[in-house]
Amino acid sequence: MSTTWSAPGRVTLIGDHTDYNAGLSLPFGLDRRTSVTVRRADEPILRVRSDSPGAGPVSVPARVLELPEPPAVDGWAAYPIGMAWALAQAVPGAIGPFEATVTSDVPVGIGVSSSAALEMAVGTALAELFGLDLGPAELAAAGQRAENVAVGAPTGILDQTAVMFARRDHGVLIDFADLARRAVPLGLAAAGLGVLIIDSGTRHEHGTGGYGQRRAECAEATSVLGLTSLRELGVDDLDRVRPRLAPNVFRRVRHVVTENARTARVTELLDAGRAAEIGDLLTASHASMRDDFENSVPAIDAAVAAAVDAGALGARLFGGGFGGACLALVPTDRAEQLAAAITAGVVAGGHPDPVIRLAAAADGPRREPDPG
Ligand code: GAF
Repeated sequence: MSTTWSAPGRVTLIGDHTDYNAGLSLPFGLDRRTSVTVRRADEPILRVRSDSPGAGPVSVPARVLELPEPPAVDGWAAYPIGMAWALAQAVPGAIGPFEATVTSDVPVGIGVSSSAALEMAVGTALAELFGLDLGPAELAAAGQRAENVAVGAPTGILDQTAVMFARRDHGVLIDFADLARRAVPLGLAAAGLGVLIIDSGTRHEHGTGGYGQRRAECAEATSVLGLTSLRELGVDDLDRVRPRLAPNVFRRVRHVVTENARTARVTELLDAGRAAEIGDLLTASHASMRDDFENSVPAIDAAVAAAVDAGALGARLFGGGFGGACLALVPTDRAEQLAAAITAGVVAGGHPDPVIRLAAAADGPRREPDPG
């Protein structure tokens, strides 16, 4: 017997670097998916294979599932095998030997969470194959554990939560203070709007580098200010706390605090059917990441500027940053024209040709027909 499940990538409409600060985020599921077919294996192994270039098959002994430490697996296979290990930690003894085959059209390394799509597709498929009694929030938590412990990337739980609770034509408002979630209608089609995803061609890697440093700076601010999380601060508190923080740490805090406020306001506008009014908040979010969180790169700043100059309602870097993609909110009937203008602006700035496509908000994990 085999079973196939797929899961979408993730786009953050607004609310980045708020998840590990107990803040707010409003992501949606990308209409690109990763599918995983799993079947029980006859031998005591876990074998994973993928149709992606350079992602060769990997096998490890099934007994790694019983160990308290994750198996040392390099490259792409750390995600599916790490996910199986995290599930085995959550439900000891429930998972046995298996083979998994992965196919995906979620772009890797551009910030649309190909890793969470893979983790959640593996998680939902293994949950069915082995009859695990785990809900979507528990699968998301296992995915974060896989990523933090098995892969070694110090990420929050935004991506896995967004993927698990994604809903067509909706965003998912997530309050990371208590992990409460609510579907928010995007209302883009009714407003004649669409979201362009602009891949800058610069790649990011969250296992190393800037992401962990930013997380540490937020943790430092939390500790210096004697808080449980930065969520305890509102925009009105910023002037008061500023003298107690190093200038760069203060800027990180200002991004997080103002991003929570922008996310709440975008949600209010969308709830009121006023999607056409969120653009300036998206662009303000970009400025906050560029200047305060300092996780943008010149090619993305150029794409955002070109998008706004060409008539996008708003544009912003999204995801972890330090490379990757940005989004632009555009009138759908001018999307092609705007994409051409963005490309021209980016290339004129000496950056590589971006890859641009219109995205739609897609559903979360679903069972797929047997590929045969
Ligand atoms: C990455 C991380 F995985 C998320 O947890 C989140 O912090 C995001 O960057 C920024 O919002 O995708």
